[in-house]
This record gives sequence, structure tokens and C-alpha cells, in this order.
Amino acid sequence: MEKTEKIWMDGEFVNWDDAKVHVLAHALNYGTGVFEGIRVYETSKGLSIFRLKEHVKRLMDACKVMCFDLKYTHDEICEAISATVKMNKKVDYVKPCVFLGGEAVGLNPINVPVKFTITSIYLGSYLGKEAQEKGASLVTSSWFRPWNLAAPAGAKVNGIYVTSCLAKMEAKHRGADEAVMLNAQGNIAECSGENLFIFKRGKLYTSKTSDSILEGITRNSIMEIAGDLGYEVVEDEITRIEMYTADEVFMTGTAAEITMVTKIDNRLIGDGKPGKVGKQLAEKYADVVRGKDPKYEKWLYRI
Ligand code: PPE
Repeated sequence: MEKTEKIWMDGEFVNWDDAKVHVLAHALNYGTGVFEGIRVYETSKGLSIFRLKEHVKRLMDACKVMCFDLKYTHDEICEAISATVKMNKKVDYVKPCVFLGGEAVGLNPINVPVKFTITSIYLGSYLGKEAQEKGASLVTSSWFRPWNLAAPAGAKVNGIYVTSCLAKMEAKHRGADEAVMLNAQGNIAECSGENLFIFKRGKLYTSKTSDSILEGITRNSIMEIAGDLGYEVVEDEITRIEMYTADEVFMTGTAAEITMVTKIDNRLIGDGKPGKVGKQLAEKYADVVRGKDPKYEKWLYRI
């Protein structure tokens, strides 16, 4: 990751090094924040923020879930994100974060001031170049994806990411690139920061939104693109065995984009090489985000 010059903080730009909060900020102690991760791409007509409107909608929905009183409209947030990208030199990823600030001890979040920051960075490859080019290895995490009875799994809430961090660390300790988490029923939920797809018996499958996943925007893009390319896409329960024995497995996420999975828990997926369908979708996605296919111009927020 490379840092940039300015961070948007509650309506003003401040220098990167001055974007600070108090150590007793509520979010720091109790995880009471929500965030987004959004990619910025170069196109032949300048920079574009991919599916900005959908990301802002999901951020606002997460605020509603957490009862955060966000004093900005959808348009104002889109404009602030766009202004942050323009303000900085080298940006490929933006992270807006709405969180509880304050300086007090105590769980009650009511009346704790809501802070809103927009940080833009140069992220580059999220899972590493090798995993992206040759395929990633996964392990099934011993940590379960928090399910809907215990936490709002469908909202991008900071505190919920403790499980993702534990799962990711476990994967690294076990020599893998990424972790896949199961849900309360023992079915596949998702990875620490990506949704999962399998290709089996000629169809694409991805876990249902009720299976304790974050409803990924990349997941949604791939479902539409795959449908347009003639694939049948089914949202279904996916068992661990179905995942092991799939012809292809791949992950989708804003940061990870489309990354092929070639090994899970020491079992090769298919022949252990990135699969054809996944590669076709990854290539199409790479074109779509860069404005090379006019059919998906609707997803580009040009700045
Ligand atoms: N599941 C989780 C748990 C998740 O964090 C992400 C995004 C996804 C699925 C995919 O959602 P979408 O980006 O809308 O397709 N993870 C972000 C990385 C988290 C991080 O800060 O690191 C991302 O891809 O931006």
C-alpha cells in the first residue's frame, strides 16, 4: 500500500499525518464503525470509480443497521469520494469509514459523535501477484463466519472483521493465501474479504445472502456478467465437499477482483490450474471496470 496526501475528515481535507482520533474513540474500543472499499480504475476517458453509487448505498444501509445518524446525502457522499480521489495523485482504492468517535468509556453508543472519513490509497494487488496470476491456495478456517443471529453479517461493520483477521492470520500461519469460512450450518459462507463461486456440472454457484455473507458488489457484477455470457448462476447452499470437488473455484471482491483458487485444504481444484470459466470472467471483468465494454458503462462513475 502507498499512502496519499490528503484525507477527507468530516467535510474537510487534512494532511495524511493529521488524520487522527482519540484513543478512547468508541469505534477503536468497541468496533462501532462501518466502511467500504472501492476501486478506482484508469479508462481511456480518465479515472472512473467502479460502482460508486452501489458502494455508497451499502455504506448508508450499514449506517442504518448501526443506527448511525449520517448527516450526508447519497449524492454528497459520492461527490466527497470523487473529490478525495481528485485531490490525491496516485489512487486505486478508496476507503470511506463512518464510525463513533468521542472520548468516554462505556458501551452505550447513543449520543456518541459520528465521524466520517474518506481515505484514498494506492493498494495495488491485494492477495499478491503470484496468487492473482497462478491461483490462490485456501484453507477452511477454524473460525466461523459470524452469522445473522450474532452480528449483522450482511453489513460491513468494523467489529465483525475480527473474525476475518483471525481467519486470515490462520491461513497465513498454515501457509495458504486466504481462508474460507463456514457458516452456522457448516456450509460455505465466504473468504476473509471475498465472496466465493464454484463452477460445477456446467453451472456457477455462489452462497446465498442468507448464508451469513456480505452481499458483494463484485459478486453481483460477476453474476450479471456471467449471465450475459450465457452461464446459469445459482445462489445456493454450498457444502465443503461440493467446493472440494468443483471443476473451478474463484473469489470475488473489490480489492481481490477475480482471483482463481487452485488448492483448498491441500486438495487440488480441478487439475490444479486456474480454470477456463474463471479466467474468462476475470478477463471480462478487467475490461468492464476499465470502461472497455459500453454495455456496462452504467457501472462507471467517471471523474
Ligand atoms: N466479503 C467480505 C467479508 C468482504 O470484506 C468483502 C470486501 C467481500 C466479501 C466482497 O465484497 P465487494 O468488495 O463488495 O465485492 N472486502 C474488501 C477488503 C477488506 C479490507 O479492507 O481489506 C474489499 O474487497 O474492498
